[in-house]
Amino acid sequence: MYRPTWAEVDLDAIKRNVEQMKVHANGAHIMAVVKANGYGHGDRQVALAALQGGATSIAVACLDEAIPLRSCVKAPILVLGAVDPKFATVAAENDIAVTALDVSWVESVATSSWPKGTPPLRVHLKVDTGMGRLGMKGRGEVLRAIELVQLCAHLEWEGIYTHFATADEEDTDLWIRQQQAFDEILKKIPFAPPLVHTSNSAAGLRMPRRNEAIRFGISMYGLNPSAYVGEHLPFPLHPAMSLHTELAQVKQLQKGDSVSYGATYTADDSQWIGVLPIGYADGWIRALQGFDVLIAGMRVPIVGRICMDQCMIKLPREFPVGERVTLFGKQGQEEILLNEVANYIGTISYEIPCLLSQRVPRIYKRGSERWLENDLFIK
Ligand code: PMH
Repeated sequence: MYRPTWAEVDLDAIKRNVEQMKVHANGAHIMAVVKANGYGHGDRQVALAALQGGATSIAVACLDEAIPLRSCVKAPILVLGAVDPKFATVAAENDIAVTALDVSWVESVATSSWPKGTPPLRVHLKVDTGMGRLGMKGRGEVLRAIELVQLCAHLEWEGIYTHFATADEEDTDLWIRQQQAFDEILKKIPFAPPLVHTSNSAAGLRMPRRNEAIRFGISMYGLNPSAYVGEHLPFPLHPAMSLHTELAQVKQLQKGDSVSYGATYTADDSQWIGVLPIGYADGWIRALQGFDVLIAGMRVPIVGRICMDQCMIKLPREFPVGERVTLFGKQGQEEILLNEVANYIGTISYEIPCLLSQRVPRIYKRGSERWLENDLFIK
């Protein structure tokens, strides 16, 4: 690590968020959602911290995410996205459960050849109760899929689930209708599989359903699913990630001097400017021009256009090169939350850590230990 720009991921915060959710949901099975490299936090490290906090399984988006995880996680792994039936045996060989998304998918896997010695494939039936994304629609299709799974020797029915579109919104109309549609289907199926799961973070925080697993994503990372849910949290969330850099250069501008491409910022008096070694190629996108960062516990603005690898901030006074700058997270009494970053550019908190590119090393913290993803201890 030769450039002083890094994201810190507090694994104790992840663990605590899981522990609290587990208590809140009366000991429910928690499935830690670590797709998209753990929402940008690092899937392996997050998965291990979540399991320590009491999560009992892991969910990812695709087989490409699941297979590398399998080498370091013994817990059950479920792929939430679509897996091409031609890779069903690959999933089974790696002990990875997959989503049965419609009857033709089940037919295709059920009729595919299954080499001798390949273990059965664990499947979770996905029901589309109103999200309009993956899943079977209606009781008829679900019952037919169950029948096919049960007739097939190389398929094992492990779960059934649905996904809510609006559990994070104040208006509960669609959320309730989705629950009712799912419950109607549950009543009609011959018996329930070991895992039934409907809730994402928002639903789990607001109203955990009995005897169900929770697919815990955004709030495991300590973030609010929405401003509305954030105002009604049953327990405090602990944000896991913070983003930092250090001043690379400090200079004094004179009245009339401008900053960065397009010269969109011009000093109207003599002032100090700091150059930060972070830019849009790191995921600190150009739309963040004008947003604040923290230095010495104070908020200061990003001035001029954000470049590919650098951006500039206006300093209230001269600072030494190497002074720490926090782009989100805490410094002294001040804190910039990811929700604030997201609001500034008109998006949701989920998107910001996902945008942080691979060029930003993630430093993991647990107690007094700190290490990089490659397990190199720093202190
Ligand atoms: N289950 C499924 C099927 C999901 O797609 C997601 C998140 C979760 C659970 C976890 O939700 P949470 O992070 O709100 O707790 N999926 C997405 C998505 O596709 N876009 O943003 C979040």
